[in-house]
Amino acid sequence: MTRTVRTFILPAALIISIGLLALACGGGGDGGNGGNEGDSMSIDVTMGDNFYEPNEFTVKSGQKVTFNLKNEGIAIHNMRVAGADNEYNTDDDALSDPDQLSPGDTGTLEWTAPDQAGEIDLRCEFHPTDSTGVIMVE
Ligand SMILES: [Cu+2]
Repeated sequence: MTRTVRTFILPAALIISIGLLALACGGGGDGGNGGNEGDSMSIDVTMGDNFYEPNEFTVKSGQKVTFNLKNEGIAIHNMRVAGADNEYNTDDDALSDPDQLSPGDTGTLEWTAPDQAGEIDLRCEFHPTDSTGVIMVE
């Protein structure tokens, strides 16, 4: 009697623990594009001659944002976000890394939205009147 119970329980326990392992491994991998985990998000932006696509963004106040930049144009581009004061070339600006993207280059710009709602401008320093965009902070 005890022997038959044992032979039944052991395989059952094995199956359950394998199931738990599969569950534990399942959740990984944040799938890149437009990911939004907790209070951080990433946004893919294509740089062209001379524009950003897209060039309007909506983020939550206090949100960490990573712009993933790709220069698909034939000119050099970069990105500068004006920051909470919405003035360029001040201490709260955020600049792309690297600060010059040659054709085909990729880069990032990491920025944290201010706590107040509002609109914040961004632009390319090489094409400041053409390559522009705006971030709506909600
Ligand atoms: Cu540019």
